Amino acid sequence: MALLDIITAPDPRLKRKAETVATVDAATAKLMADMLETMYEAPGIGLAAPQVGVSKRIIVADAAREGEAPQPLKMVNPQIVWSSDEKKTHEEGCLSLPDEYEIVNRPDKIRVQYVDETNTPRELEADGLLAVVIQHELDHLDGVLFVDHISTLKRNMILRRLTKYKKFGKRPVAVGE
Ligand code: GNR
Ligand code: NI
Repeated sequence: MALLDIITAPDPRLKRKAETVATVDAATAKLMADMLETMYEAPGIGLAAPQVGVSKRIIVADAAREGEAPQPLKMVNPQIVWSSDEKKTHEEGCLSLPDEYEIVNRPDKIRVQYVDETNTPRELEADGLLAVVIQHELDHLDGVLFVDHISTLKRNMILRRLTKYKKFGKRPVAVGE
């Protein structure tokens, strides 16, 4: 197992469309194990391969609540085959957009087809937080970030802040501030 470095915006690697995986081999399974470890350590509830510099259609997620048993999910070539007309808003964050949060509107329920770590095709129906996270991760595979779903004004405010962090380093927050 190994911890991977997470890429933060702005970075052209977060904007590319990721490649389909031909077959799930031992290297793919190892990558997914490392991605889950990296995600838990961050901590986060989802991670897409492009966020660790791998332009392949691979995501991991775990939307279990604190105190609940872990529910790790590993998905290769995930595809949304159905989504509900009903939409819901949820506050989203992203490990590639540190400390930035905004409300995003997405379909409430989805059905997703994917291949698991043993190269077996599977289908999963998801709602609530899990549906949010899977859609957020799938977006990463197409070079889309949650800020691409909000107003241009809000997006530009967030991206300007992140560009500044990269140039000058993160502004320290004083204790008691
Ligand atoms: O850890 C994460 N939390 C989160 C919260 C609301 C909606 C989406 C997410 S995904 C995010 C991890 C991440 O950046 N995955 O790409
Ligand atoms: Ni993200």
